[in-house]
Amino acid sequence: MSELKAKALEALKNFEIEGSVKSCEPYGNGHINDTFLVICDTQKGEHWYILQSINTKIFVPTEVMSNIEKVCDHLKTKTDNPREILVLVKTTDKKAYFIDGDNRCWRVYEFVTDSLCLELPESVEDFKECAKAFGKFQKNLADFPAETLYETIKDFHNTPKRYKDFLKAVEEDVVGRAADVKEEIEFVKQREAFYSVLLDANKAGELPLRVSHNDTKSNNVMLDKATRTALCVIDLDTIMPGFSVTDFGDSIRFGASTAAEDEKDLSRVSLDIELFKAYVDGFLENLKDDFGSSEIMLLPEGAKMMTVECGMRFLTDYLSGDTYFKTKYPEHNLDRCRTQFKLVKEMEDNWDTLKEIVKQYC
Ligand code: ADP
Ligand code: GN1
Ligand code: MG
Repeated sequence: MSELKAKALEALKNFEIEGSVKSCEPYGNGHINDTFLVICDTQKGEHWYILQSINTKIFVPTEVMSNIEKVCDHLKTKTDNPREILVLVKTTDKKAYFIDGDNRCWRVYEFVTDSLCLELPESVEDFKECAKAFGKFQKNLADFPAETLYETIKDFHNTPKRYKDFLKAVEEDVVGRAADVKEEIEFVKQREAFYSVLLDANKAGELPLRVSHNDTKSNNVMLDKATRTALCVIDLDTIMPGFSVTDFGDSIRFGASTAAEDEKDLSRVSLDIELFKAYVDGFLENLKDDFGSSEIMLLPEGAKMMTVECGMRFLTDYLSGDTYFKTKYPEHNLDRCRTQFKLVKEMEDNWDTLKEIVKQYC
């Protein structure tokens, strides 16, 4: 048994779970937290849970959990269906998380029953469902008091700040990788003028701050297994005040690509315009009355910003010796960076088309 699994099983004893633990195995493809699927035997049959150890190198657990509890309580007032919200399982002393002897922070969620989580959407309809889920999520949080949220990662989608961090990593070149990625470094530098466009639009009053999710990949939405309709948005660690267009954009960079985020064969990586169109439609279904035309017109900028920023983050991590994102092999972050830059290039080549698509909603 791995050391972490042994710790997971120990931690589990502190939560009010039903039945006896039948299995506890690593689960999902998240790059940040350690996730386990826990299956318990109860008198009524199997009961499934998600057990997670929060990455404390990145997050302050008390802040993350405070945000999640508040947001889940708020979302509970918007629906009667328990499958539409994340449900935290309390510890035996009625807390939302447990800190173990190694200072690891654990939490348990009810597994959303009879659900699917897609690494990549398998159809236009799937992707549109993800869009509706994130759109509705944002709509449901429109009346949430944003000032009560912690900023769980400072400057998370502050792209000019990410660019500064990138330049520092290039200069320090701690693992001697910079010479081999000159082309990628140049790609980031050439786009410097773009990085502030969303912050500038915010200052100009064209893009309001909203409560946003900030990590809107398709594997952060649960769909109903039978109907494939959206049920629930998960992975709430980065809920903070932010921009709607970056929530939109992060979904596009991940889900409107024709290949996985770490595809090595770049000829398979392309921006699927049909998927882009479907996502705009689904996302704005619940939001178009709340959005002004300037916000809608900035959706393509949101897509390009999230894609170039994410590529820059992967490259920064590659140059820094892979200390942030989980990697499976030495060039993993570089492969991820290259898919993002390919998508950025395609967005630039199709810019007028992307703008035309969103213009129809103004
Ligand atoms: P990370 O921050 O590491 O991405 P997530 O919270 O997204 O962690 O969880 C990783 C994966 O675990 C998800 O992509 C999903 O497949 C699964 N998962 C997480 N929470 C639930 C849940 N409540 N019900 C069902 N599956 C879940
Ligand atoms: C991380 O946790 P996960 O795998 O859903 C990252 C996102 C990146 C994403 C790239 C807290 O998301 O910002 O866009 O990887 N999360 C954090 O796939 O940094
Ligand atoms: Mg996730």
